[in-house]
Amino acid sequence: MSDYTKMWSSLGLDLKGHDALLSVLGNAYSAIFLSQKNRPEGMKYFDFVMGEVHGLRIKELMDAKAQGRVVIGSYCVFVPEELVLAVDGVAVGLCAGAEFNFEAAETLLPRNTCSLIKAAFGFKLGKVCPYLEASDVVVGENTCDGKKKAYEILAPLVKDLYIMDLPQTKSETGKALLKEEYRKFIAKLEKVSGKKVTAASLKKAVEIVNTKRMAVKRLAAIRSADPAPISGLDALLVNQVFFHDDPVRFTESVNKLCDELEIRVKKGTGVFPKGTTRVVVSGCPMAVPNWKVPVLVESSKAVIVGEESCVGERGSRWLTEVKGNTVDEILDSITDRYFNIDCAVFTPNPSRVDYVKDMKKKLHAQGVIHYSLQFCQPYIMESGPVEKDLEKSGIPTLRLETDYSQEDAGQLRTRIEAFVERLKKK
Ligand code: BJ8
Repeated sequence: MSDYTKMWSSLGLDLKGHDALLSVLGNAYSAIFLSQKNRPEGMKYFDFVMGEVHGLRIKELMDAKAQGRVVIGSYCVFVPEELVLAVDGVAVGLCAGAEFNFEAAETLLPRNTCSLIKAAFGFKLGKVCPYLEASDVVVGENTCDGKKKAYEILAPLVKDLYIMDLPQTKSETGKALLKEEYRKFIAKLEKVSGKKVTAASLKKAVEIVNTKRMAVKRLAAIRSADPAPISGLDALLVNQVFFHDDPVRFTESVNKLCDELEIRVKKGTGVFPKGTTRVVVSGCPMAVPNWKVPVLVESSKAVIVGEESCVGERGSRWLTEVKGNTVDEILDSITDRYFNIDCAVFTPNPSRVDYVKDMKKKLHAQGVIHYSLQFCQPYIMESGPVEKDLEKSGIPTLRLETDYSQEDAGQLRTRIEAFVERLKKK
């Protein structure tokens, strides 16, 4: 990696803390990803992206800003990338997946806050996230109570925190609220960027994001093959890079990877032997570098073949079907698309468990691992009924609750291995 010290300093990063983070991240990446056998060649692009995740990509963001483009950071898949692209902005995901500086985070947040929120604060207070520091606007969305209240505490710490309200029910009033919030977000984007959203710019943005989602949908479908042509870890990595990379380049790279995987499927080549136990993971999103549970699963003689998660199919399975030609009509189509997202913050939320069943079937999985972050009320609350429903339908389910530390790794491994044994006997 080139020397980016000057750029990081100009962003106000704490260079010592940042070096420490990059070194831990780099070592973990080599140990987890580069040590995998028989990886697809196409993963080299994603290795490169990860190697440059705080380097070249940040330089691209800085270059974009120098050209007058705005960078918009967000923590949730309800914030439409299409709207950001329609003002020629750059959208970046800010969710953090590492236990960094939690002691400082806990001076502002209760201890019993989920790791995802604590990590966002740990990164901010430790000044180690160049994406956050490069963002002209940070969007906080009213989803779970934890995030909603945490944004009140985050507001004075960031340059421009914009709050987007979100519905909690899948009702007509809920949909109207979502559209109104998207309309207000457009006004905010127009103000900060000085550019107008037009029907043409919005249509083009929808096309870019649809094409990107189609590529990851293609990858998701290929994973139904046995032997699995790609590990769950690598597929998760692709879904994580989805939130940081340039959308057009990302799409090309995923499609190139898929071309290679389709050849693998034809030849019957896999990363694990044919007949390896297959599981779907469902639950809280796994942000970079949260690879803990997938590492444990894939070193326990099982392969993850799908993620029912916002870093996975929940975030990408719907496309926007544009019906109409005006900004308002296209915004209706965008609202329709986003209103499908079955996050556990909605009540009731029956489509989520239905889709987990679909995934289990189409991906030929033997069981489901329900993954919740400790103190995440929406997903932990939903995990009981989801497990009950799946088990009633004959789908073995393992419910895990964990955090970003490695303290419970041994205990988790024992439970995962026992679950894989159960699936083998089926
Ligand atoms: S649409 S899943 S990205 S809100 S883990 S912070 S829910 S207490 S992340 Fe999410 Fe949007 Fe929903 Fe998806 Fe709260 Fe739970 Fe923490 Fe969470």
